[in-house]
Formats: sequence, structure tokens, C-alpha cells
Amino acid sequence: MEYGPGIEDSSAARGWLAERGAFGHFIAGAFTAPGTTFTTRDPSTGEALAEVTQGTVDDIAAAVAAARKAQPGWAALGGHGRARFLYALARHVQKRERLLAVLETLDNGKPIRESKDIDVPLLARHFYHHAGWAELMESQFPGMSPLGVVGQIIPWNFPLLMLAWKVAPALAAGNTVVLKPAEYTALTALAFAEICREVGLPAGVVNIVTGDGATGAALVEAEVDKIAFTGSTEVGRLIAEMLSGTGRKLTLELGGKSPFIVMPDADLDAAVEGVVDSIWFNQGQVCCAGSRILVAEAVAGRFEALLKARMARLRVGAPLDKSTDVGAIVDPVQKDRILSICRAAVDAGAELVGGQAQEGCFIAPGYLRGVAPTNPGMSQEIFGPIATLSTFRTADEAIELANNTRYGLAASIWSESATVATDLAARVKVGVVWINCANLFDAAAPFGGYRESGYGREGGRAGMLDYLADAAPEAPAAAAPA
Ligand code: TXE
Repeated sequence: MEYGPGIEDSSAARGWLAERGAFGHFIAGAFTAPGTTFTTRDPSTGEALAEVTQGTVDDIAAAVAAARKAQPGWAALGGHGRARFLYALARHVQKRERLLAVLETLDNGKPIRESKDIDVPLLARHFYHHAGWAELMESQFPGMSPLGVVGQIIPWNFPLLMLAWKVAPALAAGNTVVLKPAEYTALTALAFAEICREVGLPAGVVNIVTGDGATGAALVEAEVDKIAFTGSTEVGRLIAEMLSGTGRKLTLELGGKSPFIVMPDADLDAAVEGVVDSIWFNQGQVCCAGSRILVAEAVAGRFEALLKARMARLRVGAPLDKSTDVGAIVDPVQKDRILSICRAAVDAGAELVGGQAQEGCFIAPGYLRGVAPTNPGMSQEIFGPIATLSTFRTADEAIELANNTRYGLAASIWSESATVATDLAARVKVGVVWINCANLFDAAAPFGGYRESGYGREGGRAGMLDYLADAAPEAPAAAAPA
């Protein structure tokens, strides 16, 4: 998408919001009347954007019943029949890309460049990719069947993208879904619900119930066949406890504290650019952010000088400004959380470079140096634009530091030697490794973690398998709709 300097025109998205004002849930192919609502705000200004309904146990039950009713028919369409709808969703998402990107930025605070160039294109890409898997269902997964109704709970850091990661494979496999978006960022999921209607997706195949953690908990307790959750490790643990002994399937994508390893032979300019993509992308609110920078002592001085200079050139500001690099933190609660971990890190002896709190929901990019392994800045997921910077002497020490965490989501490794990089890649205990790049996502590449970063995979063949059961063969394919 093209963009030049200036402020993105948000009038169409604002008009779209003004026309609707208050949102109900999307159940059985239609919007319910708004119930008890809460206000969703633009975190960069505090401006109220819309009223969103707090979902109740009854709302969840209605959505699950609608999904249950729709599921046999959806499965009976067969892979090709479902693929046609997934392609249609992908195409309509592209048609509405401007509305979706601006809404995402308004609701979440992320820079418009990211919504336009990353979030929305990847959203479409996931639906295209999974249309392909739907086409291949019968040949690639013979004897497997959908799970049934899936409850999906997603966070606020990539509202549309997390929706795509959950909804696209579930539908491709023949499941129907009840999705609960995060309370801070429900608007683009509701816009997606309208797209489902536009493409004529059969009623009840996708249901969206908005609300907070209580609504999420009601979904976990409902009669669903699987819960797919992305969010905090604490809530993930709670959900695992709630589901234990129920025999229901669960996949969890939780927090991270991913190492970003710079070897002595790395291209330092490229590695510094990698840090920008890794911890300063999306204000650092990224589960797989390279939040622990580990740099070889031999090049640490040069690397830090380059890093500091690059950091100083990042622009913190209005998310709709096309030249903004670092936008707003999603909510004042999250901003306070980030600042309190940074304070604890400094109290424990670290030095904070940059990272100043600014008025409103803004925090300048920064990093913590002189961080002992026991420092809270090193062990806790900050989930903000603040990395830690520490050094190592040998590759063994780098690996020891990298693996010294309760998480195991991702790692980014920087070296000009393929042998060195692949050797390290094999030794980091994480689900995703990037070499000489960071935070690159592809619908074909399975994503997921180990240890307290969760279990299950999203994307590619492994992601499809997490939405399928070994069971009786699928019902025979019925004619696809026009
Ligand atoms: O997450 P929650 P929060 C981490 C990150 C962040 C911290 C807190 O460190 O600072 O978590 O964020 C729903 N049963 N991540 O409090 O609460 C909730 O409504 C069922 C990392 O926002 O986990 C939302 O839809 N659902 C993460 C979703 O869970 C419940 C992304 C995530 O919210 C629930 C987000 C309950 N009891 C935060 N309580 C990542 N892995 O990317 C809440 N929810």
C-alpha cells in the first residue's frame, strides 16, 4: 500500500463508527441489540470510539448454540465448499483494507504504517492460505474430522491478525467458532463480522461475543469442543485448570521473553534494524518480541552506539501519522504495568536508557542495561518498548543466557555464518527461530512455544492438525453454495 507524509484520513472509519454507535454481538449471522455496554477508546487521545456490549453467560450460550446448529452443514460442504468462503473472506478483507487498518489503529494505538502494511495484509494472507488447506482437506487429512465448536479467546496486540490465526484454520477444518475479542480492541472483529455477512457465510459459522475476562471465562465453561487462547500466561494457566478433566482440547499461546542474540560476526547495522522490528514494533506489545538482547562482548560497544543512535531517530507519536514509528500503548493499565516493571528493574540495579513515560499512553523506546539474571526486568515479560541489553563471551554462554527463562516462544539469531547460526538455532529451546531477521510471520509456518509460552501450533499443517480429530471420516461433500 502506498503512503506519504501526513495524517491518515480517518473520516470513513469515524463515519462507520458514528453510524453504528453501539454494538451488540454477532450471533447466528446477525447483530444482537446492544446490552450493557462499555466504552472502547482511542488510547492515543482517550477519545471514546464506540460502545461495546459486555457478553453474559446467556450470550455465550446463544452463540455456542448457533455454532452447534451450523456445524454439521458447514462440515458437509466439504473442503472445496468451505474454501470458496475462505477465499471470499480474504478478498473482502482486501476490499475493506483501509477501513480495517484505520479502525485497528484507532482502537489499538498501533502506527498506521503497521496496520496497513503488516496486520491487514497478513489477515488476508491467512484466509487465502487456509482456503488452500480447505481445498486439500480430503487428500491431506483422510480419516480426520473437525472437532465441532471451538471457543477462541484473543488478545489486543494484533486484534485482526489473532482473529485470522484462530478463525481461518478452524473454519478450513470444518469447525464453527465463537470468538471473544479482547475488551480493549473489539471493533475490527465486529467489522469482520460484517464481512462475514457480506460474503454470505452461513449463519452461525462465525459468532463473535464481546466482553471482558468474565465473558472469556463463560466461554471456557460453555459446551465447546476446544478452547484456543492467546493471552497472558496467568490466564492461560487458569483456563488449563478450568478445563482439566473435561476432555476438551486446549491450545495456548502465551507470553514470552525471547532472546535476540548478536554474534561477533553479525552485520551490526542489520542487527540494529532487527531490534527495531523486534522490540520497538507494535510498541513492544508482541509475545515473540526479542526483549532480551544478548550481544557478544567483542562487539557490544559498537552495537550499543549504533542502537542508541537508531533509537534516537524513532518517532513516537500519533498513530495515524504516517511517519510514526512508535504509537500508543493499548491502555493506561498496560502503560502502568510496563512502567512498574521498569521501576522494579531500576530499583534492582539496572540502568534505563530512554524509555521515558510521556503524557497519555506513550512510552519512548528504551532498553535496560546492567541487568542481572535475577533482575525483574530480565525475568518478567515487560510487553512494552523496553528491551534488556546484556553481553556474553562465548556461544555456550549465549545459549545458557538465552535458555535461562520460564518461557520458550521465539529467538532471533544474528551471524554471518550459516554454521554458527544454525548451531545456535538447534540449541535454543523455543518454538520459532529467526536467523538474521525478526518477527517475520507467515501463514505456512507453524507458530507456538514451549514451557510457559504454551502449547499447540498455529499456521501451516501443524496448525490445521490442532483443529482436527482422528475420528470417523467427514460427512460426504455437499454442493457448494453459489
Ligand atoms: O491479558 P489477558 P491482559 C501478556 C502481557 C500483558 C499481560 C496482561 O505480558 O502485559 O499479558 O495483559 C481474556 N478466562 N499478554 O491482562 O487478561 C481477555 O478478555 C478467559 C501476552 O490484557 O490474558 C482477553 O480477551 N478469558 C499476550 C484475553 O483473555 C480471559 C497478549 C487476553 O487477556 C480471562 C496479551 C479468563 N479468566 C497479553 N481473563 C500474548 N501472548 O501475545 C481475561 N481473559
